[in-house]
Amino acid sequence: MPSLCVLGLGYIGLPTASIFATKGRRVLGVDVSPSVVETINSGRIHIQEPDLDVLVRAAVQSGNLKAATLPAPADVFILAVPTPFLASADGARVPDLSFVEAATRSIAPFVAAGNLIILESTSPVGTTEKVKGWLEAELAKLGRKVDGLLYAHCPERILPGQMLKELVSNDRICGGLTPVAADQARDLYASFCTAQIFLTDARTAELAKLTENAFRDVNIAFANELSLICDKLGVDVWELIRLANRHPRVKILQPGPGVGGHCIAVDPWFIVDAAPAEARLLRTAREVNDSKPHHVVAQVRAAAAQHAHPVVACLGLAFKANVDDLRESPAVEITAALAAAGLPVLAVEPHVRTLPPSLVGKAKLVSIEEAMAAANVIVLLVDHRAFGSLTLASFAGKALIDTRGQIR
Ligand code: SAJ
Repeated sequence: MPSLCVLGLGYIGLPTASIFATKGRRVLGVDVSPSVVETINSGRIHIQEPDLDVLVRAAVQSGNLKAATLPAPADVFILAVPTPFLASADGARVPDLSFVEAATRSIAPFVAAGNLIILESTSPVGTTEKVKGWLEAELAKLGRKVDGLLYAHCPERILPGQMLKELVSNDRICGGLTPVAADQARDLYASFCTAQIFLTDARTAELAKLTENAFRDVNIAFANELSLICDKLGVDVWELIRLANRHPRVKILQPGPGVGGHCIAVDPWFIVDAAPAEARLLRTAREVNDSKPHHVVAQVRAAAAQHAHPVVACLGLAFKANVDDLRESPAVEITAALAAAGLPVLAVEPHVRTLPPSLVGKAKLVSIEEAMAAANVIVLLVDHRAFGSLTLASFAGKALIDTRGQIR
């Protein structure tokens, strides 16, 4: 069975490396962080995801998964490093491929003839071709000539919170720079993927992944725009959506405090960057979703202005329900903006023990009980299961801004 080297042991690389290892493949997981490497080699994990700890422990205990800070020779190299964006002058965003480039260049001393190089990171169209270019340039620098390297883009589609189930049961797309590369990638993923695997070229696979997340972003923007319209017209947006969704061909998503995470709020920009004149709807959707936190801040400040001594409690900091991930979270952005407006702010986030750097010294992390006792203005930012027992009666005498429609 071919051996693997997986670069990047984050939310995608770690589950992928682990599942291959539990299927009997020898896997070297590579991460630039020595503490991540040490944590994984001791059979523990550095991120929170249901059942991931069990999978990683099994992979490490089997002897098939090892982590290191440097790559080593393997038959297949999988790139699973972040692809964030950089802000540009006109408010649009440009992709930052520096992690993909660095990871690609780092494997140059180790690749051998016929190896398969798979880009899993969500990437702008043309990145798999760039990976080939970077690797060839690095090989030339090293004076190495390696024949028959194969390249494919095989984007992941797993949803944080149910990654392990979706890793196995989601259909996959394998896009090759050549048909042989796509074929080989399919054979590899078929070792654990029980769903269908579709073959295409790399550019289509790249755009398919971006399209899926842009589709969701546009649909959430529709719901968020509806929530602003409803606020203006005095209509309950949750009731409105519930009723409209009784139409057999209508399926509106849920409004919220904004769109967070490192996928949906990022990936549409890769399309906008590549085709700015054409991607008008996608750009507007991004702007609608990015502006939603400002609307929530204004609502909370208006409620706080009704109190002589306002104390604001923010329920939830994660980017979505039942995860511990605070990166790109609109809830964190809103909490920071309220504190910056001079309001005393209590933050409740049952999934973390410490505040993120942007809130340290600005808000106080407290339990739900403390928040409910001390605050007179409460904004529910994340519909965590942990808040499920709260009812409208729990907020008697307080102002409630429920951005998720969780309190009934
Ligand atoms: N959100 C809403 N309203 C909704 C649904 C979501 O406001 O009705 C918000 C969430 O609260 C969150 C954000 O959108 O802030 C994104 O959450 P999500 O659950 O929609 O998506 P992610 O970012 O956790 O995962 C997405 C998934 N993509 C799609 O569903 C098309 C997942 O399948 C991808 O693998 C993942 O991006 C990725 O890695 O690209």
